[in-house]
Amino acid sequence: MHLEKKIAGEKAVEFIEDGMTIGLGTGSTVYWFIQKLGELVSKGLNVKGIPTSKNTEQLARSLGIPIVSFQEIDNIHVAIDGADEVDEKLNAIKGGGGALVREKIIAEFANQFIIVVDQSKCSKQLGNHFLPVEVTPFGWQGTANNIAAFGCEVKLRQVGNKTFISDNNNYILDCYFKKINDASLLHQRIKMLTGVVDTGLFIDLADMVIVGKGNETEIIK
Ligand code: ABF
Repeated sequence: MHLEKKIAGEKAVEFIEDGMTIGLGTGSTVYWFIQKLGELVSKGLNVKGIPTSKNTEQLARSLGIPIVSFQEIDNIHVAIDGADEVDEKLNAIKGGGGALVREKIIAEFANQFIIVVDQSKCSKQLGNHFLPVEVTPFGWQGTANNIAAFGCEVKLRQVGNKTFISDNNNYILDCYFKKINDASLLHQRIKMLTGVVDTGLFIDLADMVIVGKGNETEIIK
């Protein structure tokens, strides 16, 4: 799996051109893309990165990748990010790293959104992985009960014995569904609930998925 993450992440640099503004995702697969991008920057590639999380910003800066904020850019040419699960329609569950809101903002804004995964993330129907949902801390218990009514077990994400706080100062609820029959409808229903910031369901957003398989990659469009 480690090698498959590395080859999938590194493959994504083939879609990068000089002068691009790039959405930089979060997680251990996109880590390899960012490492490879840093090497190219050190050899003169002229790109700018807009990070999806503080962790990614720290990694990118350490590699000398110029960082920009939303206020400084007109568009994002391509966004590269990982996922927790992806189906054959390129819909995904994301947010295992707790960065789903900024990841979705960047994915929606980008001209092209590419997901990089190892083959363990691929499934016929989303729902094997829990669904992260970012919620406001105020009233989170009520929001959790409303989401549970859709047929899932809801857990407030902890780090050790402390509640996880997102980069947007919100909480993350991890929602365990046995299976998700209609991911688009479920996203809409959850998103409508007061207190919900966004869900980790990325529906009709990805243009391409690069899957690491053995020592090769498969591209799904
Ligand atoms: C991030 O990458 C998250 O949305 C997703 O949970 C994570 C996948 O992590 P990894 O690539 O480390 O498996 O974008």
